[in-house]
Amino acid sequence: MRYNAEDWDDVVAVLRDPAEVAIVCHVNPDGDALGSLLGASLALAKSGARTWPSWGSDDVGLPDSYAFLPGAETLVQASEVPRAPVWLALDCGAGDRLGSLEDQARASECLINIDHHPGNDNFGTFNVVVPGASSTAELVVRLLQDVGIDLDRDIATCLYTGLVTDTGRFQYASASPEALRLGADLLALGVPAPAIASEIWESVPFGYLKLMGRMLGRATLFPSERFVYSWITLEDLEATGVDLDATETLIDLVRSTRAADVAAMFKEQPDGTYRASMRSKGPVSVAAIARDKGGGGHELAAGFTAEDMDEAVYDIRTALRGRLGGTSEKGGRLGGTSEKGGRLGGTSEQGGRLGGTSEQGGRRLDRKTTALEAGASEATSRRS
Ligand SMILES: [Mn+2]
Repeated sequence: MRYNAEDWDDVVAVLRDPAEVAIVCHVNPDGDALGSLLGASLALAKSGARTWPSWGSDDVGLPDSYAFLPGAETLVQASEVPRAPVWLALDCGAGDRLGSLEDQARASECLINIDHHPGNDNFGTFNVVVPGASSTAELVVRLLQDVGIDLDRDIATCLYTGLVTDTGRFQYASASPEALRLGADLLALGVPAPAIASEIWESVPFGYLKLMGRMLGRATLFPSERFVYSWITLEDLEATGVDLDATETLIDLVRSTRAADVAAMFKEQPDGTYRASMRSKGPVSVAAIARDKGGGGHELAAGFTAEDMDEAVYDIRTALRGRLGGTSEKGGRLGGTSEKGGRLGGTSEQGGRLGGTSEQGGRRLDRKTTALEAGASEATSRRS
C-alpha cells in the first residue's frame, strides 16, 4: 500500500493481469488527464493487455499542444469503447466527468478510480483518491511500478507531461519533494523535457499573439479595489483566427499583475452575453461574487454569465468595496474611490486615460491594434 490508500493493493492486483481495459480520463482533458491516459494505456499494452484509451466526448483527439504525446494514434472514439470487464478512470473528480461514457463505466464489473481531486466522490469499485498527490500521473507511475511494468521513454514522456502541467511547471504548491523526485526519475528515462515544454507552452498560433495584444491593451485596473479586468469579443476571435476554446488561459495573463488581487476576463459569446472568469489571489472569495451574479465556482476561481459587461464590472467593484471596507485602514483608502466612482471611468488611472467608458477605450485601442496588425503582416509578407 502507498499513500494510505486502502484499495491500493487491490488495484495493483487487478492491473497485474488484465486482458482488456477501457482507460478513460475526464472530458475536456488537460495535460494530466491526457498524459495519465496514454501513459497508463501504453504501459498496460506493453504488459500484454488490450487497451482502449478514450474519453466521453463526441470528438476524441489530442489538442495541437498535446499532439506530440506518444500513443496518440491509439486513441479511440468514445463510441468504439467496448464493454470491457475492467475500466480505469483517470483524473476524474466525479463520475459525471466521464461524460458520455459514465453509464458504461459504472456498469462494468470493475471500475477503478485513480484521482487526486479533493472531494472525489469515490465512484469506483476500487478508489485510489489521493488529494496530496501532485497529479494523477504521479499515482499512475507508482501503481505501474508496483504492478512491475518497466517504464520506457514513451510512457515516461506521457506521465512527465501530466506531472509538469499539473504542478504548473513545478511552481505550484503541488510541486512537492516527491513530485520533483518523480520528475527526476522520469527525466532519467530520457524524457525530452525542453521539447515537451516548447510543445505545450510555446506553440500558440500566431493569431493568438494578436489576440493577447488586443486583450492586454484593454486591461483596466481599479487600484483601490485591487481589481483588474479585460475582455475579448467575437470580432477579436474572427480577426485573429483563434477559437473560443483556446482562450482559457487568457485570465492568467490578466491576473499576473502585482497591482491586483482579483482579476476578471470577459468573453463575448455567440448569443451576445459575456462569459466572465474570475480569479482571486486571496483572501477575497470570488465564489460569492459569482454566485450573486448567477454563476458559481471555487473560492479562488469562479465564473458567471453577464448580459451587460459594464454592469457586471460595476457589481464586482461594489462587492469588492464591501468586502474590503471592513478595516479602517483599508476603508479610508477605498472611501475616495467610491465617492469619485462613476460607472467605469474616473476612478482608475487607466479608466481616465481611456476616456471614461470602456466602450470608448476599446474602440480607440482597437484602431491602434489594427494598425499594429497591418504593420506586422506587412513585415511578415516581406520576410516570407
Ligand atoms: Mn490532475
